[in-house]
Amino acid sequence: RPNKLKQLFAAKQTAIGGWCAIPDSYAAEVMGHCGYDTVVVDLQHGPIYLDAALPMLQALSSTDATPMARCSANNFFEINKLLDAGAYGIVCPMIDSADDARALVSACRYPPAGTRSFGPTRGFLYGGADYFAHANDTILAWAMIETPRGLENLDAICAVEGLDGVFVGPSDLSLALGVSPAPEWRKPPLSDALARILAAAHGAGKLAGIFCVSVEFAVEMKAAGFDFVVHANDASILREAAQRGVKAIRG
Ligand code: 3PY
Ligand code: MG
Repeated sequence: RPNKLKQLFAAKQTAIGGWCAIPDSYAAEVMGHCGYDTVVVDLQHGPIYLDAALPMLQALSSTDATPMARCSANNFFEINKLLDAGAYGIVCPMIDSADDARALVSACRYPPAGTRSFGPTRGFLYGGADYFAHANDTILAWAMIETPRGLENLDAICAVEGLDGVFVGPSDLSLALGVSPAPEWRKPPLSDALARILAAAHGAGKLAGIFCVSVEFAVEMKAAGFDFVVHANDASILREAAQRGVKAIRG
């Protein structure tokens, strides 16, 4: 089955992402039915480990949202496991260099383009019997730019062949810039870094994505030209809605 995100990007449309931090298949299923173009299962931060990721990817594949995952690190075996489990994209945290980005791309591509090992257990079920023929063109590889070295090596990372896009982690990027991790996206130095990353990605013919922590942030990044904006994670959306409700009822 084709990756709907790639079709959106080809049509120059912005993909809107949901993000799962709650380690539960029902929570993922609910997120998948909210209208997001993709939902990312996050194994880096929060309580989701590989065993929880499988039923979450299964739940997402019963919805229209393209299932993707953020790996916990740039780890070949974990990336292979997530792809075999049916993820159609990998968001990899803390990419510092072109070598890091090349390792990520290699883990996501079957030979000769890369070194991914063959055994797409759920890949076949979600992707179809022709999974192998299309996997290298279907799977999206996103390198997160969020460290001082990543920022320093931005142009070299954007030039890596086979990398689909860069993805900004605004909280770690803020720390890299010496400011508070509650991202102040409208103010320098973060605003300048975001503009620089967007320009570098598009200049190299790559996609640009960003994790936003609010609707306002996501709307502004969409307007700025990011190809992929993540709204917020499920736990924070739940918390905000619940707090708003309690406050309104208390009066
Ligand atoms: C960051 O903001 O650093 C992230 O990784 C978002 O999840
Ligand atoms: Mg981060």
